[in-house]
Amino acid sequence: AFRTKLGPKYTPKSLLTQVGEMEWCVSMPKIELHAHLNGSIRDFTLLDLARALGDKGVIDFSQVEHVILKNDRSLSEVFKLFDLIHIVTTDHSSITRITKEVVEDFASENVVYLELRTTPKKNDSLGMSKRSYVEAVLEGLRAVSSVDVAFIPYSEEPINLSSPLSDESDKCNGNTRKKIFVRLLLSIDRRETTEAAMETVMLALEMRHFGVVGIDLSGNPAVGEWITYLPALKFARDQGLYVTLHCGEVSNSKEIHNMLDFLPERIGHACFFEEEHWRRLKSCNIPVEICLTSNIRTLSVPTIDAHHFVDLYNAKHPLVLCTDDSGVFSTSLSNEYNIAASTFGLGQKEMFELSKNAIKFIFADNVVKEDLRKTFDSAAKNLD
Ligand code: 6MZ
Repeated sequence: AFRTKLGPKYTPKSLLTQVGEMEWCVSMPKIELHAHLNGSIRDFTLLDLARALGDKGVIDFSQVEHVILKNDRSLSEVFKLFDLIHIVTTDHSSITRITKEVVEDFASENVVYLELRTTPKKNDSLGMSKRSYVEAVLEGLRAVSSVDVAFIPYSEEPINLSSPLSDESDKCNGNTRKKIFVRLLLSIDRRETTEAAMETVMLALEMRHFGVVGIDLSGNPAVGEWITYLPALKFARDQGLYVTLHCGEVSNSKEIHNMLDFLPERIGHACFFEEEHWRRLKSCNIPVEICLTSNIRTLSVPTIDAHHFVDLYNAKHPLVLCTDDSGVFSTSLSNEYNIAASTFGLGQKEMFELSKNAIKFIFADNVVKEDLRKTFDSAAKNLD
């Protein structure tokens, strides 16, 4: 028997085995809009980088290994883990490697559009500036060879060069190559000052030619004040950058209201919303990035059955399933769809529509949206 939590109008999924269903979720084209670069790192790579630093005597690998391999973490423990991850990952070559691998991993599960977010970091001892950090990320995008990566906006490309996503590039030695659009969001960490946040926005503006499309506000939600980031976020908006905010990750009614007043183009999480917040969110139709596994693992929602996905989905509120930190939470976008299918009784048709619908909420231009619509339409023919 299957559970149909979403009411009678939704057809239950077909009687496939769990494995079959997962395969189907992998094969379906998908759009990832909430993925933190350093949270999406492969376990193997994290251990590999930690071991190398251990060998150099910079860290005590046995202690670090224990923390990395620990599975269940509260939200505050997750941020302690990020501090550790950053010690291990934040040099130029590691950032390039992680970016390359993260894009390859998403592409290999048929993510066709990825908005990757990362916090530009400054580290004087490594000669790293926020700008050189982002350049290392771009280097990682260029280094991907297993799939075609399109990250330069069409309008910025020289007319006489064929786009990486042109028909010709679809074939390689007779095989169809996977292709993925990548756009970048630069994150402001809630620990940062107004000046540091402003520096990130300025950098995003300078890097627009390389596919930086917006700004994210993230970091430990127990830290910092909305008023600190507001000037930088306003400036970003005035300059035409898109803004997405981590909103309602902890109970903070005043901040949630302030964030909704700002009318961001999207928000992430919305776990600790109260009735009045839901009413306002729905009335202004702000799309929500839903991260099921992350919310469960950080104990931000009591149980998966009680997740606000159900209410938003039933209300036809704009939403998109995302991974948040696929490495830290050992998940994938296909897994998130599979969880939604098995928990909320979504059939394949509903999952496909949910996935395709995310095209509307991406921060890329209409040319990309049109290309994605074609990709989904041709996949629909093959997936039946
Ligand atoms: C808030 C999060 C997050 O930027 O170093 N980050 N911020 N809530 C979450 N939910 C669990 N998961 C990740 O990637 C890691 C950084 O992303 C933010 C945190 O600031 C974390 O340090 P980057 O690539």
